[in-house]
Amino acid sequence: MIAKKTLLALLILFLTPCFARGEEKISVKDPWVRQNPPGTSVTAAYMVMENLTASAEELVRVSCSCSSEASLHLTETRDGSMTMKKVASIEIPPGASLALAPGGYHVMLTGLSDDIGKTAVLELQFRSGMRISVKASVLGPQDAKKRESHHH
Ligand SMILES: [Cu+2]
Repeated sequence: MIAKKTLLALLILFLTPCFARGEEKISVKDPWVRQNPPGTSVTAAYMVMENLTASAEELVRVSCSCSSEASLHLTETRDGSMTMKKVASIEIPPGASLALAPGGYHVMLTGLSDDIGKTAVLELQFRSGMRISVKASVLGPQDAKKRESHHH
């Protein structure tokens, strides 16, 4: 009995730092959500993800506190016109950074309410089972424009 208890205590000791480190495997920078114009229920979320692990990570699902649905999208320019398509996943090579940014990959948010608020929580799920929650700033047209030019 005593041995079992010690083992359990040791397990907890060893497991706890693992959970803390898990957050650091993918570093998410500058997450933001474009404020949906009044009367609309669709918008997009952007961020920069950096894969700090030695293997490829694949973003497979996203959910947002702000919308009833979230999906992974890619904007492409073909023959001068922009189209969006749904993608099943977004891969981040080991050691690489990948930007979800206007004109490229983004998280499409649908089913938003009129009052999105100032922040939204995005939950990212990866193929490896890793989950990361990030707090994104909701940016109005002025701030969104600043952020877009910043990344170009
Ligand atoms: Cu889209």
